[in-house]
Amino acid sequence: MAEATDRASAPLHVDVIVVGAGFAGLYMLHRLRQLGLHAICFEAGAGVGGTWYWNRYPGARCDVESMQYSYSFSEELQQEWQWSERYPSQAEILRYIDHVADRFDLRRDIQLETRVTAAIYDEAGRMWKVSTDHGTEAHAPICIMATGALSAANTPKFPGLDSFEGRWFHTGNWPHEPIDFSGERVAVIGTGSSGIQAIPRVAEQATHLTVFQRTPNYSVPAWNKPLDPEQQAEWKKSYNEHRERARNTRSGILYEYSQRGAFDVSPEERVAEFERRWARGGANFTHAFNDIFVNRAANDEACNFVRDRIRSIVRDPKVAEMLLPHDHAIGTKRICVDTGYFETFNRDNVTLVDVRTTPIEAITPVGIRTSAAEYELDSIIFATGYDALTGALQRIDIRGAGGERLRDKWAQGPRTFLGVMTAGFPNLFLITGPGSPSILTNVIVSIEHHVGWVAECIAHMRAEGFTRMDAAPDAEDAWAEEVQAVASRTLFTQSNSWYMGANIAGKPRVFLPYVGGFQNYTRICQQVAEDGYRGFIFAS
Ligand code: N01
Repeated sequence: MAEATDRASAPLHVDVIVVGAGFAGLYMLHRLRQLGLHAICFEAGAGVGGTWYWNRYPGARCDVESMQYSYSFSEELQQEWQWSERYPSQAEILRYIDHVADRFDLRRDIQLETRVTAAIYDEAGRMWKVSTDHGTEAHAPICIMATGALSAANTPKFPGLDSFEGRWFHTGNWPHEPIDFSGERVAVIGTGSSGIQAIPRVAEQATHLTVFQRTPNYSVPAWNKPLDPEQQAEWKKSYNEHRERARNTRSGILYEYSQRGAFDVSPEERVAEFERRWARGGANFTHAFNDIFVNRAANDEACNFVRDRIRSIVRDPKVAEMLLPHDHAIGTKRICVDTGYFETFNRDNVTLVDVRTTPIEAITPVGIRTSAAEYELDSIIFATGYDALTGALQRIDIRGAGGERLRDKWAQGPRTFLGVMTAGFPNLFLITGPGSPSILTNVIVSIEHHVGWVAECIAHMRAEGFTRMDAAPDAEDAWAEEVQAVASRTLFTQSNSWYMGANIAGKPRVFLPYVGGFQNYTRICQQVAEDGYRGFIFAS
């Protein structure tokens, strides 16, 4: 599209602006085209893929199984694509997304290496005016933020980072050229999903690896393996039925959801069930009993099992003790899925440092100084996570009706109706926004739902001749209450997790996603639409 590439010229006028070309933005673009709309998509990266474009750290892999972590909207696509492993690697997912972008001819409407810096609603013109770091301006009546829930990387502000003479990396913004740690003294800060995946791989290369751990984490083995082509073919015979069954679960993932509580069975049966799930691998472990997320005693049983496993894997009892999670219920911080994580601490070239007892004081020109020692390093890897759900949106200067800033509106925590709109920001849609189940689910299942719902909503506006749609403040208030109310009935709110905004200094402590279940959420959304988009205000 000639206009789109003509940067810094007159504003581009389109029907819809999409921000972000990850799984959400790509599918949104596809659906908008099907509506006959002219959309442009701005993407900060030099390629499509979002999370999977940026997260190229060693060991990066999805912990939802390949056969489920993919789009379902095209029968041809889901039949033709062949996955090679039980869990897809970052490289394989990126190949898949590139394939999707080509197959559906999406690239011609995507402007890469273009970061959206502002989106300002012009009330009089009923227009979103979007600016980018290239000086491009685009105007459209509708703007859709497909900016990702875990895309705003968090690099803690340790004093002295600028003075460090070695190399440093964030897992969420990894270089494209191969990084070789051979012969190096390397640090990893952070032991969440990213750290737990990277640590075993980096340990295989580095002369010495020092892991700086603030909170020990629960992790279950992945037991990744090549995918049997026959099994894959078998699954594909009834792909749509599998997809439909997944959509009717609380996480959009086909786990074995138990119908029994942890204390409905004998202690021996309970342990046997945990053992069976441990041997199978993956996050299926936390669904061993149906009360693990709501009953502390049931949860403790699962925690004790994992702690025993850690003790049996890690040979040095002192190191094993340091690795035992005690401060949170299993699953209330995102459960990790690993390949050889705890075993890595049996290697002679790996040291574990507990930064809760000996905090990092500074990064010096030669390494990291804690309150107890200085560690000389060649490279530092920050596996320190994200300003989740709100970060990517708040880094853009978004202003709604009357010039209200989203940052101000959300200063006490985000408020949305159904996670798809926030009152006072007309015609601004959010994909996987706060208040949606998104990151508690197979995110592609959520993305397909949110995108589909928004596309239908836009079709409704056009059919009815509406030019303006906004969330009603009372509907938004009720949803915000509901999001907190369902969370308070679980153990989630008791943990210092990124779900609670607890990982970012100064971020308000509210539970960010909707934990009431994907299947319940989609029913609510459907009901809202069937009731004539109850809770939304339209104008023409
Ligand atoms: O980030 P995290 P992540 N000093 O926030 C520590 C998805 N994901 O990138 O727990 C010292 O989980 C922090 O410590 P604490 C998945 O949804 C999926 O690993 O806050 N340490 C923690 O240990 C996941 O949940 C996959 O005390 C500091 C770590 O850094 C989400 O992305 C793979 C610190 C951050 O862990 C985020 O995962 C990867 C400080 N100042 C990611 N600040 C798969 O599908 C933070 N930490 C497999």
